[in-house]
Amino acid sequence: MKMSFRWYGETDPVKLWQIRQIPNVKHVVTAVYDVPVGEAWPVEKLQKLKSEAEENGMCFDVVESIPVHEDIKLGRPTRDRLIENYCENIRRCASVGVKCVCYNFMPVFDWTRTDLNHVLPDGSTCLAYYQSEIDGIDPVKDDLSLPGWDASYSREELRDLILTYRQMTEEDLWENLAYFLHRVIPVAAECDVNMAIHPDDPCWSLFGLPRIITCEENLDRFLALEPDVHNGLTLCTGSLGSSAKNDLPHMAKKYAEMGRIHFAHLRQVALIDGGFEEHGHLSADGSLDLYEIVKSLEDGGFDGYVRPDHGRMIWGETGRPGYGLYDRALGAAYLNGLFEAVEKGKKHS
Ligand code: CS2
Ligand code: MN
Repeated sequence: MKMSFRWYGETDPVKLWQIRQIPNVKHVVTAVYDVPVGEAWPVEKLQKLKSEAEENGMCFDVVESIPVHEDIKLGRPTRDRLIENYCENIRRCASVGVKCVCYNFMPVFDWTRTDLNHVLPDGSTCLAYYQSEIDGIDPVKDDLSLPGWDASYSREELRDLILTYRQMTEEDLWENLAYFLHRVIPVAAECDVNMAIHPDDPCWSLFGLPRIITCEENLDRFLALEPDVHNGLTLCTGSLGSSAKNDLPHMAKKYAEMGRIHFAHLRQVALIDGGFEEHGHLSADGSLDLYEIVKSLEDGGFDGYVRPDHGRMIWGETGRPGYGLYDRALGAAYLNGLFEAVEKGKKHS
């Protein structure tokens, strides 16, 4: 297991010198954030990320994310040029030593929550999702914004985009994903970069938009689209775990055995009536058994990148929702302990 930590670049209130002090974190997960989606990333920007990580005693070998332009997901005629740029970004990332690229294929909205400051009994705050609040919103009619809303769209653009997606079936989205993978995976294989799709979060359809990276059956179908191992997964336990139907230890073992998990986002999610809350990483604090998940990964021979995922805000910290320093650092420390215990337990048995 290679422990990593997500960093949002210079504007991130969390600094690389702080990340370096978290035990066992040797890999920085970041991206170029100031180039519009669909355009090629200047190599100098990637080189800068690489040297910043190295100056702080870590390496930059995981990108999260290279975002996929909506025209690719929609299958619009402009997609060929955009896919070519995507491939060029993979080549450029590889040229500075990147080994793994995380991305997602969710229409319009990335992770979506209804509350970014849900107060827990211990006074910490976390991200939360309550379905009833989502059900009360029609993004076509309401002038509302939610976390995950892409602020770069005007209200009209967002409306048009949503209406276009509503014409699309899940099968159409599968077709566009297959088209994308068919062009991108050979380039990734040539550069030896592992592509790791991130599951949809939450893993069901929102606002009538199709979502497909949601469950075991669909992950099987996804992997079969391009059987090359460079076509792999980000096992995000919180995203897949938002549905009680997903058996995470089973999926972790199965896909690790297939060599298809390149990146694991290990965190907790607490399923509640009508939604979920993102409690601390500990198994006892939510619905997922992190020990069983780590054990399944190890049993399956997993040796990819791991990072803690969304954390709570604790000790008065303020910052980017889900991405503060303290609770994610506690998450990393806890995960280190689980991996050490499972690895040593195997040797002794
Ligand atoms: C999220 C996502 O769960 C997560 O890791 O914070 O933003 C994730 O980074 C993207 O969906 C990956 O493309
Ligand atoms: Mn994740």
